Amino acid sequence: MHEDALLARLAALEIETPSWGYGNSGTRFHVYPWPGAARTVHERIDDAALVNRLTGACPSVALHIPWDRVDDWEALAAYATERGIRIGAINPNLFGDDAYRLGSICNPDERVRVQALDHCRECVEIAAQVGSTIISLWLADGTNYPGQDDLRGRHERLADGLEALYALLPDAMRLLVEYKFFEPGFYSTDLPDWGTAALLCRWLGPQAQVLVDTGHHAQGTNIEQIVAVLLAEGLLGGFHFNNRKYADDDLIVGSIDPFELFRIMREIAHGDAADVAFMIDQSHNVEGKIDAMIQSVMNIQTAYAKALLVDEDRLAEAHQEGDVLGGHRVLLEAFETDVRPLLGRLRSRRGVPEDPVAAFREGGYAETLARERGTTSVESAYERL
Ligand code: RM4
Ligand code: MN
Ligand code: MN
Repeated sequence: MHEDALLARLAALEIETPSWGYGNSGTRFHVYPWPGAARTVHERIDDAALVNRLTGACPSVALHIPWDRVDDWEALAAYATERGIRIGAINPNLFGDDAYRLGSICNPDERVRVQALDHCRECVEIAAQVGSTIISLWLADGTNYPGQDDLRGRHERLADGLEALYALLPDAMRLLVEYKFFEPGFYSTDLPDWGTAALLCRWLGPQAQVLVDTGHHAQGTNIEQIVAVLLAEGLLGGFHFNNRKYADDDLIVGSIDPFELFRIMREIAHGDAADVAFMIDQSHNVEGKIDAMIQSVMNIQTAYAKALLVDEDRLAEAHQEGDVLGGHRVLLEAFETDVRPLLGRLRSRRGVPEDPVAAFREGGYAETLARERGTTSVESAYERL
């Protein structure tokens, strides 16, 4: 690919960052407060805007309701606009309420299902008010023990609940359905895998698509194949990027397995991903928030740049000739290319620093934020996540 075309494809890659990645978060063992971590939704938007200023690649921020709830949504959208970003996906929260012990839209108790749907309705209204076109739904619904509930009954309630939610969507809004194979349920999860999500999305209609969170699979799952198939079927709606070693670890994207990230980005580069919402879903337990987020953005860009360098003609030839190693080497050649100079040129054309993480770390931002915001004690449920 010619350099200009390459730079244009790279420039078109927009990555949404999550508001919940900017506040204090931790494990169930402890949350270590980080000096200067964002305390309010306005500060979380400020931090997302800073990431966008330093990278030029993150023009939107995802919100989680009720963690980011405000009284005046139009004012919040204006606040984001003034800082050069917009509000992206609205994430309903169907796990942070005592009522959801046995699930939300799959709960055997109809009153709880109604509560869950009311919350989804509120989220659709919020999305409309802030100008967002995406509802990003992850369900914590599931069971812990065989016999706890009827699996088919739960599936029927799931389908009914999603159908009711789908009916609430205005024309231009999409429902992204996120699956996860375990946790918090340890025996069954009502939306455990991409197949179940795809089945339901196809049944719901064209405004429903699957969201792939890279941390939501069993060890060894071939995620890039899932991406390839969903793209081929027009069912890939969005991504939650993060990385993991063992479970849903939400670590910096590409920090553990950059080759897997490259393989995923290669499928994206190769397919029609124009409508895919690229989002980060990451939380930071022992590290700073903002530079970790920027590192993730850079790692995604690096993997994508390498993916765009794959010599597709030579690869197709190798496939035709049955040249197994030849095809593999075409991928390796792209993966091993040093794309830092290319990305440096992309960033200088955009007027952002060539190394945005270094710019953050050397720019005194962390110190200023720590001075302005101090170190907050960690009390809210949100900050315990
Ligand atoms: C879940 C899932 C959701 C995220 C919550 C906080 O594991 O990844 O996308 O919003 O965590
Ligand atoms: Mn996620
Ligand atoms: Mn997750």
